Amino acid sequence: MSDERNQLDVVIVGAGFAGLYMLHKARQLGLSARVIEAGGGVGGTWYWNRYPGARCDIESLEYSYGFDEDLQQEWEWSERYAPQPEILSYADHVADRYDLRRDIQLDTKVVSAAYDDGTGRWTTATDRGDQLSSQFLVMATGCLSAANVPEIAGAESFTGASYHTGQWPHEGVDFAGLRVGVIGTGSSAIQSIPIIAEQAAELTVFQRTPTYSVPAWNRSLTPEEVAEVKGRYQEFRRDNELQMAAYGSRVPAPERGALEVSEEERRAEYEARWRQGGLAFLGGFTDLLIDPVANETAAEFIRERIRATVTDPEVAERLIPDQVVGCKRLCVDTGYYDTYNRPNVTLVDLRKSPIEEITPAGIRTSEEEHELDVIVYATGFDAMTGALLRVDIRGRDGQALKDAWEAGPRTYLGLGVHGFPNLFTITGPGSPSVLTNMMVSIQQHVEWIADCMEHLRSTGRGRIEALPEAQDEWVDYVNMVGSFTLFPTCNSWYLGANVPGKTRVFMPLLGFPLYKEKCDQVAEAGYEGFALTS
Ligand code: NA7
Repeated sequence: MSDERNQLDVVIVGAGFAGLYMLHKARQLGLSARVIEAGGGVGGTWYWNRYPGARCDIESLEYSYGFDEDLQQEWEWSERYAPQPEILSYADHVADRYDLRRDIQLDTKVVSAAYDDGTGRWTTATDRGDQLSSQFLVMATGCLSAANVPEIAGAESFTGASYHTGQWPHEGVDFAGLRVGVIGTGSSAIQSIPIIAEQAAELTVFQRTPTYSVPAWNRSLTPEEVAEVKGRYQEFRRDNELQMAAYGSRVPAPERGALEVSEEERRAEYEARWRQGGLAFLGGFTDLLIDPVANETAAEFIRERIRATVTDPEVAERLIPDQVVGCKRLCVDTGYYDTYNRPNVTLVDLRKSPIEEITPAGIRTSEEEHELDVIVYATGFDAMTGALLRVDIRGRDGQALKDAWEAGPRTYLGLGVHGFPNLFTITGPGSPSVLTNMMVSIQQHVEWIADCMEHLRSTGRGRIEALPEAQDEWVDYVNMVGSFTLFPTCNSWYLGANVPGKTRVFMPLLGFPLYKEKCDQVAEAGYEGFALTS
């Protein structure tokens, strides 16, 4: 590529839903932009997570862009919860529909990005030797994209095949006749375990923390319900934006606390939500994520379901979670607990017998060696900061983002970082991101960033940087909101507690509507809390 082509207004890292829309918006502003993407196609998390059963836990009519009426009218979702291939097709459709591909460079990893205070520009370097110069750098790298592969002694000695759910082979994996071990029982495991169990000769699940899961009751969408939403799509989107988590407007919002009603009413509410299926289960009462006693009533309801489903009482007890429900992201499943009734499935409790090593033949716990042909690491991600910090990002005076965030991520609004002018993080730590429908949060961020770029242009300013005091206040606010909830009470990826050595900080912000209002106010007040200079 010629040097001139590498002089851009905007470099965008990542071609998932955030990067695709950012490119589209940048072009609408008349800015030159290029997306750099490590994968061989667009779609981000939906490009990588091809494990069996991969599916979104937000309903498909909500997990989609709302910025173009024609797009939302023409696209047809087939199921209540869209499977990964369908979401990937949607991402491909968007890339084609808006002619985005000509500005997307695939199979290319960004290795570093450095800001030059003299020129006010970023230089982004890739593993293919590109050097891109841009006024703005937008990290659209996703919250759950940096795979967390645990370091287990002897892992390389294993003679069978190993796969991480987030780096699944495109050709798929044929488990027929094989002895398979799955490490982990988070969402990825819960979705894949029932399917792997049907295909494999034997499946052994290595569970460190039992998980709460509610049924998806996934099914085909009926023409009537699609028509109902499409008949008022903009209003439907607006209704969802008014929800705490930016989804679920069709399910009644809670009005009372779980302890303010009789046991019968409480149970009736849980029953109804269980029948309804999905993440709305935790929306039954106002206090479920705030009051441990209220939370315990919901937790106990799920535990009863596990005991009623799993026929071997000893296995059922091993599957019973004891942490606060919702503290780790609630899972949504199809036949997960039933899978443990199959004769070819074994559950290993790692809290009782931890993994000691991986051997050439399988996994050895403190109690026994499990011989395996395949190991599936369903061990999650270095969430929220992982993808950002795997790039060597240097701000003013060569300061590394990794150093600035040594004690946990510090941002203003989850959008900007002091010391890193003209850097934007889409759904960055300190914004609602993973506690919401990501599509809504992505769209809100992209539009805010695009408006901000436009404002800078129209007012003749070239640089924007979060002020340190605004950032400090914001970090305190995010922590304060987190501290009113039950989220800090368990070792979740929201806190970075799943990655050994990672600083424990609650990274997302609870509550989309208030957050959006704050972002709008900041913009209306001339980007209050940011320094705008020439
Ligand atoms: P998660 O939810 O982080 O789950 C990872 C699982 O792997 C979880 O059960 C972990 O147990 C387990 N794990 C991680 N490291 C180890 C080691 N070293 N040994 C044993 N077990 C381990 O990731 P997912 O991919 O399932 O889902 C991530 C999100 O993607 C999900 O919430 C949706 O939003 C989409 P732990 O609980 O840490 O004890």
